[in-house]
Amino acid sequence: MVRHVRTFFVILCILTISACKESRQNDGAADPVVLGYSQLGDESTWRTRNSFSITTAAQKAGIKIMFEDAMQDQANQIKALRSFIAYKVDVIAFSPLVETGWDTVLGEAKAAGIPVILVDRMIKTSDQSLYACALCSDFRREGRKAGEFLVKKYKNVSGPVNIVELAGTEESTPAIGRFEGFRDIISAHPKFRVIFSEDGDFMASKGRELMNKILDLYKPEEINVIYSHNDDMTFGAIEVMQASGIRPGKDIAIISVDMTQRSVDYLKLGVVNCIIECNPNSGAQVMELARKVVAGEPVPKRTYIDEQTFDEFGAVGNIPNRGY
Ligand code: GYE
Repeated sequence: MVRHVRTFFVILCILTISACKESRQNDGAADPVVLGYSQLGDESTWRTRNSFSITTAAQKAGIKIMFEDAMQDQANQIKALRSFIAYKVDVIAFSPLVETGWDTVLGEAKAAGIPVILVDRMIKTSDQSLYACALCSDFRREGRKAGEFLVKKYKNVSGPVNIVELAGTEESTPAIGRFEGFRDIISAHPKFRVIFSEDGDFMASKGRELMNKILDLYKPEEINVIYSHNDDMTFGAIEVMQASGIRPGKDIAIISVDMTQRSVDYLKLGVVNCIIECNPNSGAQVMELARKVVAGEPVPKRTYIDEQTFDEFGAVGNIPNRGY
């Protein structure tokens, strides 16, 4: 049923865009740019905001968008990319769920002369000509910031400092970068020990599951720190901790990535100790890149989004409302 509704929606989208293109041609005005956008899913607060940013920015920029949600399934994303190619959109943008497995479909886009923009996550490929440009966060840097916070927080503690890690979707760029960047820093300090690290797919439900598992494996006093690759998993873990009488932020320190409003509120309350921003508001930049690649203008191969870190050592009172 859901599938039928989605198919209907895509067809409706195509018809609307075709009608629009024709009417534009008839009145002699320039065609609007048509962008095929494959979002990887709706797994987190970050992602919902990112989809909102993309779709509203398209509307504002006068770009016709065909927006498809792949529901965290790479096969769905590949199917969406193929439908965009069949439709002959002017440009494709997508957030790749994982890094590998894109060469064939991107080769098809290239053969059809459709430029591709990577948004949010990267791909691993030996052929860099398969995409025009990429706009994403510096995930390794985010991981390093998490490590730097711990170095600062535990500078007068001899250790061991036991860390449990709630990791993001396996093989995805943010999970890889946040994992590796963190270790870039803590590996220089043997007192830091990651005693648990598992994939929670960036979802609150899995954060809950993982935290229950962790508390089956360890006594709360054996855990010093939770390093969570995103806020939603953090929220799930916090709920489990609170239900078990553990005081998050006090009995166990928490580092979380994304910086949604709820995590800012938690930082202010001392429930979370450090938040690393990951900015989902990339819509306007995506539309600008889309216009440029369609016009054949030069674009940087890779653009990083600006981001900040806030922790218990700084002033947190004036953090502006995030809006999501
Ligand atoms: O941090 C997480 C989301 O790829 C940067 O994916 C994104 C991550 C984000 O599910 O909340």
